[in-house]
Amino acid sequence: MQIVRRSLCLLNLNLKNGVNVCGSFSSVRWKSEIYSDVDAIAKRISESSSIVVMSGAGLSTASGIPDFRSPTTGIYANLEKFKLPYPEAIFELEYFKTNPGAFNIWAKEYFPGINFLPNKGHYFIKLLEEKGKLSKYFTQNIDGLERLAGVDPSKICEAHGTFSSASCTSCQEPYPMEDLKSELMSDLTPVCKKCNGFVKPDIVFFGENLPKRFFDDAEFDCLFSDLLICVGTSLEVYPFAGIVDLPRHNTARLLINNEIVGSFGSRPNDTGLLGDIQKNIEALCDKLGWSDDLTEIQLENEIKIMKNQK
Ligand code: CNA
Repeated sequence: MQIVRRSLCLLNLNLKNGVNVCGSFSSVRWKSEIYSDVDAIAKRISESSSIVVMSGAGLSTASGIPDFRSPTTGIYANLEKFKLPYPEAIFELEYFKTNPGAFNIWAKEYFPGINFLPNKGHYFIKLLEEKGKLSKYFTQNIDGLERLAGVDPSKICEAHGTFSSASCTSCQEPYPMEDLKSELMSDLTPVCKKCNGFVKPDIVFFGENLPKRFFDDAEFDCLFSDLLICVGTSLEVYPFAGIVDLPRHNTARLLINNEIVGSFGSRPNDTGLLGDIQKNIEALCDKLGWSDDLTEIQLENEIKIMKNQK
């Protein structure tokens, strides 16, 4: 039954008109083992010239932002302070329209550009770009850390939106971002001046459409990619999770995550680096001879961030 639901989702991603609304399904576990030779994986990266990277909340946990599903640290394991009826409610449109409080508490704490810095995972993506290997970077994250790491915005597809604009959830009237930010920081509930509806940043909640660009880019870039890297996601949220199955059957795929997710392990050229993302990225860069480049990119950018904050 799960396989059928998952296949339908993928079909709809391909057709563009079907499941273009953000929703969560249980993913299918195909295999418990995956080919993990870091030398072979590094060789594959060095030979690739058109890499698609897809990421989720796990990429940002090392920056201090909790993901959804990690057993003790994820948001789902720490729901008390949000007083939610069920975990997904915090990012669910219908729930927000009557109970904006939980999301607003989360948004105050994790508002982009205030408390959190990119980590080695984000800088690895920037490094792939600098090496001329990054075709496109798709992320579910709304924390803006890849932009802060300096990845060229034209290479980024923020499938679940960003905090760069805001609007009313009832009448869609745009709302000044600076007002929203200062109200959230003062524990006030941003309310539409036109209709009194609750206002939120233009990030994609469960039940909302993804940007059209996501569907076009995902199909195109995956078709012409020679490697897909999937990092820090449980692949539970569709249609984003469907990206992983868009490359051709023989195209290499690399999973960098705590555990095997989605269909990884079912294709002939699947590989995985399981365990901590930071450690695996460091090991990979070591094999690629990129360790100094990674450190340099991170240091240069952190100096830039500090200068901008002054
Ligand atoms: P998820 O379902 O919580 O999955 C995260 C995955 O990353 C899990 O498989 C974890 O095991 C793995 N993981 C976490 N930390 C590490 C680590 N240090 N090393 C290795 N693996 C790790 O998160 P998804 O992104 O898959 O879920 C999609 C939701 C979460 C999207 O709608 C996001 O908008 C939403 N979200 C985003 C953020 C953010 O922007 N940083 C934070 C929390 C939730």
